[in-house]
Parts: sequence; structure tokens; C-alpha cells
Amino acid sequence: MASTLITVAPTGAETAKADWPALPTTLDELVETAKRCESAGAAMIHIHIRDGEHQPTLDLGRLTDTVTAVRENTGLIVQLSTGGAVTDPYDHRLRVLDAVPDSCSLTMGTVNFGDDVFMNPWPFVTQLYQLTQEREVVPEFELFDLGHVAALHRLLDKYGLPYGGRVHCDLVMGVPGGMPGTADALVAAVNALPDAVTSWSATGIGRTALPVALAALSKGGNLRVGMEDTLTLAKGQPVTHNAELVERAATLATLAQRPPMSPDEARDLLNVKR
Ligand code: KMH
Ligand code: ZN
Repeated sequence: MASTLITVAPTGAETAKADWPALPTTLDELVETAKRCESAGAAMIHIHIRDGEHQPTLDLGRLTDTVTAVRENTGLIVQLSTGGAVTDPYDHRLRVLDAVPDSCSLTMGTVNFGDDVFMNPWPFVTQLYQLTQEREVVPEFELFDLGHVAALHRLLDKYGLPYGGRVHCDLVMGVPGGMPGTADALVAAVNALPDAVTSWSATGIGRTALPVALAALSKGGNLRVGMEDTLTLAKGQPVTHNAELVERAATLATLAQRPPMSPDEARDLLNVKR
């Protein structure tokens, strides 16, 4: 039976710990979260880290310690964010690969991001992509808009396949400024993906989480869930632990006759370094 890759994105860079104490911001909290989410059905973790004051950081020492700790305590594929926070400079975002993750996010273009702008100019995208090839890190292409899908065609045409030969994308939907979190937008984006794409997932921000997950499963895709993207299970029902979102995703995937895949199966799917 086919199965579903569930990625958990537990923290992100946008939510303040003071507003959401359940957000995992310390290394201990992140490791505990990773373990519970693996048990609930996650196979990959998309990581943003925080500093001692719970602020977003791309500090290389902390990133390296995080990769080590998650590897020591779980079998999850470790994906580090190269998006960071909207304020992070390009050189710090490139330096993330020095922490030697299995995978990293790679956003395919600039996008309005609420009241901010998430900057991903083409020269930065191509530099980061070539660095992933050189360092043998499997990229996950983050697509916030249909224009990002077109940019992925352009990137693969010009620079060839990623390390490992698989092309895995994640549709990030419902960001104010990006494509909407609707089934129509999902189908349009998936139908426009390059033929080289071997797997894709989708995530819906905020209240679009559930419609996007249902549309993704219906269209044969995989799921990303977590408090980076969604802080409530339903109106008035805050998420108290990331595992709740993973459990819900696992339930939906099982109902769709595509139960969660194990981290080992996910390693085969993405062909990350073993
Ligand atoms: N925090 C956003 C500015 C990624 O992780 O690569 C970027 C983001 C995408 O979350
Ligand atoms: Zn992220």
C-alpha cells in the first residue's frame, strides 16, 4: 500500500514563545517534540531554532548541536530551514549547510509574507542550490506561489537534478502574499510541477491547514504539519503539542488508505545520505 510522508514543522520563526508557551523553543523541548512526533507518525522534521531568549537564530553552534541531538534521539530525517526569519542575511542562510543536515528547505522565489517580504532573489536561490549539490544535502523546494513553480522548472533546466536525484517539493499555501490555501490552487500548482518532481507535500497556513491537507491527500501528495504553520486545531482550540497535529495528519492519511511512512521509507523516497 502506498504511504504518506508526514513532515513536522514544530517551531518556525514567526510566533513568540511568550504568546504560545507550547511552542518548542529550547533544545530539550525540541528533542521531546521530535520524539513524540516520530511516535505519532512523522518521518521528517523541519527545524528552526531559537536562542536563549527564545528569539529566532541561525547560530551555527546551536544548529549543529540541534542536528546532533535530534539524530541521537530519533530516526527522523533532519531538515534545517534556510529560510530562517525574514530578517536573516543571505550569508547566514547559506551557512546553515555547515551544520550538515540531511535536508534543507530552499524557497524558489521572493514572496510577500504578511506585512514583511521573504527575500529569495534568483542569484541567492542558485547559489544555495549549487551549495546543496556540493555538500550532498537533499533540498526541499518550498513553493509559495505559481511563479515559484516556474522558477523550479528554470532551476532544474539550468543546474540539473539535486543531490540524490530525487526532486521533493513542498507547497506552502495560505501565506498572506502567496497562493491561497484552496483545493483549486493546490491542483493548479501540482499540475504545473516539472516532470522531474518525484514527491511533493503541502501545508496550509492557519485555518487553511485542514482543507490543504485533505486536498493534498486527494491529489496523491504528502503532508507537512506543525506549529510553524498552524496554532489551532479548530476555532477556539489551541494546539497544546505538535504531536496533536501529527496525530491528526496520521489519522487523515490512514483514512485515505495511505498510512504514515517510516523514517526509513522516507529516506528511500528522498534518497538522503545514509
Ligand atoms: N520563516 C520564513 C521567513 C523556510 O523555512 O525555509 C521562511 C520559512 C521558509 O519558514
Ligand atoms: Zn520554515
